[in-house]
Amino acid sequence: MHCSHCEAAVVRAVEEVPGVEKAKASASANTLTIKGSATEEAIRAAVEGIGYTFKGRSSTSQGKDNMKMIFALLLTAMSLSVGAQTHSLNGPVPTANQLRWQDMEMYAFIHYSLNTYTDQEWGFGNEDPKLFNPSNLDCRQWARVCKQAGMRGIIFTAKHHCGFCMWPSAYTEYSVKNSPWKDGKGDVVRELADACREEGLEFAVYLSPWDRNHADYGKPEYITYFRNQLRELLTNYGEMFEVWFDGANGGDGWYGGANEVRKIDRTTYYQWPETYQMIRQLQPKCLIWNDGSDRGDLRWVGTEAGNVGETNWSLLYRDGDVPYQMLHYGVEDGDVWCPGETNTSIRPGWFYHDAENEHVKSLSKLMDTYYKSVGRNSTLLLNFPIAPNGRIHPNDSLRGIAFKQMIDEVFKENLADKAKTTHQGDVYTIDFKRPTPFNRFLAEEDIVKGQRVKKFTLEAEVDGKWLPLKDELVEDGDGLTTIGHRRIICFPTVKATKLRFTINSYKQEPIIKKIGVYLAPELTADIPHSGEKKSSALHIFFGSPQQMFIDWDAEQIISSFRYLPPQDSKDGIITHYTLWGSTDWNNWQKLATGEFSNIINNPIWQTIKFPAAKVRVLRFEADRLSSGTRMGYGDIEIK
Ligand code: FUL
Repeated sequence: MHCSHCEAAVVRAVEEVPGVEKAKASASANTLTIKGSATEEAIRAAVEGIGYTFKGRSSTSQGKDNMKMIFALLLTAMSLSVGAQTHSLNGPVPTANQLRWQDMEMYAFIHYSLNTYTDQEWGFGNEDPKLFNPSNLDCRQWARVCKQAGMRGIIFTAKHHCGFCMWPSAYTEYSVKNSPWKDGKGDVVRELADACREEGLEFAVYLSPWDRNHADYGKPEYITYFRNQLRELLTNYGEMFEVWFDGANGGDGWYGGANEVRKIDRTTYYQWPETYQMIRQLQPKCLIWNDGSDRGDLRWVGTEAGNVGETNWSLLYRDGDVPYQMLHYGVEDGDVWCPGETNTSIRPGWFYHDAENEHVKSLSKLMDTYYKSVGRNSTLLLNFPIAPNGRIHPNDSLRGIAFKQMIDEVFKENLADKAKTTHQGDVYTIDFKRPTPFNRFLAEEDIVKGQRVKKFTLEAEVDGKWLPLKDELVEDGDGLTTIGHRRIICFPTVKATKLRFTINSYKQEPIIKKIGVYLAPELTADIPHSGEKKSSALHIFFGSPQQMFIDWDAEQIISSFRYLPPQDSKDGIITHYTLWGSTDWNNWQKLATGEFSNIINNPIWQTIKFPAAKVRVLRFEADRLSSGTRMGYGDIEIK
């Protein structure tokens, strides 16, 4: 059997690998002969990138420049076209690198730079390197926390837009080498790369193309500088799984003292194709993330809020602009595999700010992010900022670890394992035999063969009747579209005897790798470190800086009011209070007044008890504050 089309496709792909001068495929001998020099990984990536299977290199190199490699590719390709039981290839499929990356599922971003010491998100480029002097910098703590939070790797801001280098680059003075930290002998990239390896995490870097410090930014010379820096990072710190090139360019900057606006043409200025070639040569296993003009291996999902579209194709068009719709939902008939990476921060900012310590995302927000990223055929890149002392703040680490524990808890028991699953055509029926409560459904396609499913339905059999289920995290429609690497559907708990999963529409015969059914616990404030506030269900607003109102729609009988003072600052702690209640906003009844003893030194929950009262609205007044002018609170509970 001979497949000349397959041979030609493989030869074309392999000849694009840098260093390969010529390739020749032979279906009958099942071999590929390559002239030139290229690594086995690069060849593998190219071959797998167009959907053929790599079997392994079995014959030895014939001289340095002539390698013979044996792949399963020709056999595989031929059997696909003849076997009625086999699945044929369907459009673009992931490369080996993209598959490995997708399996990482969650990895961390770490944002740390001079911004950490100036309370900024974007440094201007003239901040003094002497500001960089952490008292207790500990990359092992970062790696430990990230690992415990379920992250499989770390992407570090080696250089953010301000241009300050977290490694002692030979090409600039604007780096840690001119900081007081370790007398200028330190290298944060090195320490973190080592710590990651010790913890078994993968490592990667963020290198900002926009550089507000560099005098040449905007001129051709800067591209040489940028590539020199990239080469330093790619050659001195071991294997990297990804490089991240942010597309931001706000225009103005210090630029070596010019202090002016410099905008560039994103489509041409950085000359990405040459840079990509260098990356592929230096680090064949490294994926390129780029929201600039040239197609990298991964795509941004169009938002930093932590969600990708419920319909999420891992495909894009090879050329042309990528508007928000394509970033967020992918492209069904795309001609290149370019999966989405969902990036967001565990707190509002990317860099650390004291003022955000009480605003670390709650456990339910993080779970929502998980379902809307990993649960939607994406990976999750979750940012942990570093505090000025050089460590991840305990609020972030506790929440990150609780997040991982909650994921484990939700997915600890696949109820489908104990049930009987039958599969007829495109309908899967999972029979639990008895009424069984569940609220999560999971499906995975074998994406090695591409992404195929377009639409499906889910139904639960309750008391002999089939009820349709929908994704409760989606506002419009039922949300039951694409699957890909993993799709998780959340719905309110049903107690059903059977679950029916029907694939209604697909690009090509679906290959479902896994089905899961789970019962996730409800998230409440009682889960330690969940960040869930009891007060989040209350309607709270302020009449003045020292007067809080809590308003209900209907009358309540209450007899206790609990106050948790702010946990991260003494400002705003209420030491003396008065509590009023009303049913009509006009007549106010004093419910209690008094002092919270020792609250400044021991800022724990304070309980005010009073005779049961009927109220529609409460007025909580701060008669005296420890310091500051505005009343603060960590949480409020009323019973
Ligand atoms: C953005 C940057 O401008 C932010 O500062 C941050 O690094 C984020 C991950 O990407 O576009």
